Amino acid sequence: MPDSWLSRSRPQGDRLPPGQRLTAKFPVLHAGEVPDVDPADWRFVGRGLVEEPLELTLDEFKALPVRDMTADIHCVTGWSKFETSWRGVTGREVVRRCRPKTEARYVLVDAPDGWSTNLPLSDLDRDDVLFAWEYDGRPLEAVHGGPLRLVVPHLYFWKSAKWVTGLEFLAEDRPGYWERGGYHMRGDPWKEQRYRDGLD
Ligand SMILES: Nc1nc2c(c(=O)[nH]1)N[C@H]1C(S)=C(S)[C@@H](COP(=O)(O)O)O[C@H]1N2
Ligand SMILES: [Mo]
Repeated sequence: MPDSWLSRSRPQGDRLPPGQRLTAKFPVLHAGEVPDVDPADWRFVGRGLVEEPLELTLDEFKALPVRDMTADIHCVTGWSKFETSWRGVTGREVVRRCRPKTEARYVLVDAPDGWSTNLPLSDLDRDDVLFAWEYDGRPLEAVHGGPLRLVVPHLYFWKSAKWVTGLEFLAEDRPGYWERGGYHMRGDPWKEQRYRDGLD
């Protein structure tokens, strides 16, 4: 019996992290306004603890090896959505192009208006993490993060930065936008890492 049959024959509850409920919709959630990104001006910048700063245009970014991914996503506000499909470049490929120094252990993902989110580098440097420009076979809509967003399906969806403009490589973890507001530094939905303790 093929593996896929076995996994699909499981009750859906096994795919739903604790405290989550399934939705068929695709809610839109973000702080502030949808930024007006001109694809011609858009740049991806790799900076911080890297051998050399990296700057890519959107065309250069899309010329990296392309990969499709289907994954379940889990928002900290309680909704989960199964089998979302994306096209883009893997986190592993982008990290490799950025050439982080050996001291780099964490990343801040940059977005417009000073928004950012932090991740351990090991959560980004994976083949099942995507910098995506297509959702469900169509160009990614601006409300969902177009022209380019991060998709980190194994962590709560707030780590999946929309309108990504780059990565800052760090030796020490530093909180991003929602993390400064009390959200967890890692955000594993299976461990219900929603909020963190000991805020100053
Ligand atoms: N740049 C940026 N990215 C962001 C956010 C944001 O406020 N700004 N919100 C995050 C949160 S809290 C969630 S749940 C998801 C929502 O993505 P969606 O609107 O495509 O569902 O985007 C994440 N990425
Ligand atoms: Mo969220």
